[in-house]
Amino acid sequence: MRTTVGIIGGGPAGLVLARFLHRAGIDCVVLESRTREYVLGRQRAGMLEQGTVDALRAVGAARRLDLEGLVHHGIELRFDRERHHIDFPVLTGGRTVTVYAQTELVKDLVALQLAAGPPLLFAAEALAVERPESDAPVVRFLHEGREQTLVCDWVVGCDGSHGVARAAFPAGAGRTYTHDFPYSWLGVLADVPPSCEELVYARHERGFALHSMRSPRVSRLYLQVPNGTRADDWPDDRIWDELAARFALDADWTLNRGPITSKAVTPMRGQVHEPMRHGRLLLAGDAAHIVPPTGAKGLNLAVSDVRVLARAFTALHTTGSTRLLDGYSDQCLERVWQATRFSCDMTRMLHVQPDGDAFDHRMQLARLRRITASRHAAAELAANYTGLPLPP
Ligand code: RFL
Ligand code: PHB
Repeated sequence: MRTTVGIIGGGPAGLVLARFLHRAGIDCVVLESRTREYVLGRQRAGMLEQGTVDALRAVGAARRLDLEGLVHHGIELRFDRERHHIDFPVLTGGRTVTVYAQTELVKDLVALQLAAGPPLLFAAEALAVERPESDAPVVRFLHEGREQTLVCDWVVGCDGSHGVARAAFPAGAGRTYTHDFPYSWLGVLADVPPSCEELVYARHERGFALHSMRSPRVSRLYLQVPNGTRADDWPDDRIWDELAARFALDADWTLNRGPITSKAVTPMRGQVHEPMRHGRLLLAGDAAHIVPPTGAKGLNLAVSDVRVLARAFTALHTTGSTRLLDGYSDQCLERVWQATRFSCDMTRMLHVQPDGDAFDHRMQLARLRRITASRHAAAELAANYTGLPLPP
C-alpha cells in the first residue's frame, strides 16, 4: 500500500487529522490497532475548549456535538465546605466550554470516516516505522493475520502514550520529560442525573474529587486514590460514601446516587517529548505529550496539534513549501508546555500530597482563597481552562 500521509492511531488526534486532510484533498490511511467495538467503548475525556469545538465544526464533525453538547459557563471550586463559582464568560470576555464525551466524538468521527473515507483499518497494529529520515518512510503493520507495509511521504504518530511512533526516534534525537504524581484517579460512570449544573472540583482533607457529567441522565465522577489502587477494591457504596464526604457542604446539597456502569483507575502523569518531529515522522496528541487530567487539556491539545499539522500539510500540498512543517514542533510545544504547567498547577492545588504536612495544606487553601477573592487570579484560571488562543 502507498499513501501521502500514513496515520498511526484512530483516536481523536488521528481521526480529526484524517478529516482535515480529506477536506484538503490530501490522501491518507489510518491504522488502528484495536477493534471498532473496543475504540467505541473506551471511556475518557469530556470537556472541550471553544477552539476544539470550532475545529470540529470546520471539518464537519460537530453536527451531534452542536445538538447534544452541554455548554458550560464556568466551574465550581469547592473547599472548606463552601462553593465558589468561576464565571468564564465574565472573566474571559465571553468564552465557554462544552461537555461532550470523547466516546461520542470518536463515534461521530468513525462514522464520517467510514462513510466518506479516507481508509480506516481497524485491528491493524503498527509494528514499527522504518526509515523516518528518508523520502519514503514505511509503516510495518499486522492486519488480517499477515504483516503488511504502508509506504508514505510522511508518517504521523497519533498512537497515544504507549504507541510505536515515538520509539522510531533514534537515541539522541529527542528527549522525554516526565513527572509521575504520587496518586491516581478512580473514575466512574453512573446512570444518575448530575447533582450539579457545572463541574465541581473539590479539595478535601480526604483527597480530591471531581463531579462531571455526560448527559442530563449520566454522571461522571472521579476520586483521588493511592497509586496501585484496584478498582475492584471499591464497591459502589464505598465510592458513593467517599464522594459524599469529599463534596459535603455546610449549605443544603445532596449527591444523587445510582447504578455505577464503569470503573477504572488512571495514574496521573505529565510527560512531554521534544521535538515532535524526526525527519518525515511527526507526533501528535498523547503520542507526544500527556498531562494530568485535572486541567481537562489532553484531548484539546491533541486537536490543536492536528489543526496546526493539517495547515502545514495543506501549505505543502498547495505551494510546495515545507516552512510550516518545519515550524510544527516549536509551534505546538509552546502551547503544550503552557497546558502542562496549568494542568500540574491545578493538580497540586487540589490533591492531597501523601507525605504533605499542615503547612502544605495551608498553602493549598491560600491558593484557592486567592482565586476566589481576586478577579485577576480567577481570570488567569479561566483563561487557561477555556484554552489559550490558538495560533493564527
Ligand atoms: P488516544 O485517544 O490514546 O488514541 C491513540 C490511538 O492509537 C491506537 N494505537 C495504535 N494504533 C495502531 N498501531 C499501534 N501500534 C497503536 N498503538 C496505539 C490506540 O488504540 C488509540 O486508538 O490518543 P489521542 O488521539 O492523542 O487523544 C488523546 C486523548 O485521548 C487524551 O488526551 C484525553 O482522553 C485526555 N483526557 C482529557 N482530555 C481533555 O481534553 N479533557 C478532559 O476532560 C479529559 N479527561 C482524559 C480525561 C483522560 C483520562 N484518562 C483515562 C487517561 C479523563 C481521563 C480519566
Ligand atoms: C470528564 O468529564 O471526564 C472530565 C472533565 C474535566 C476534567 C477531567 C475529566 O478535568
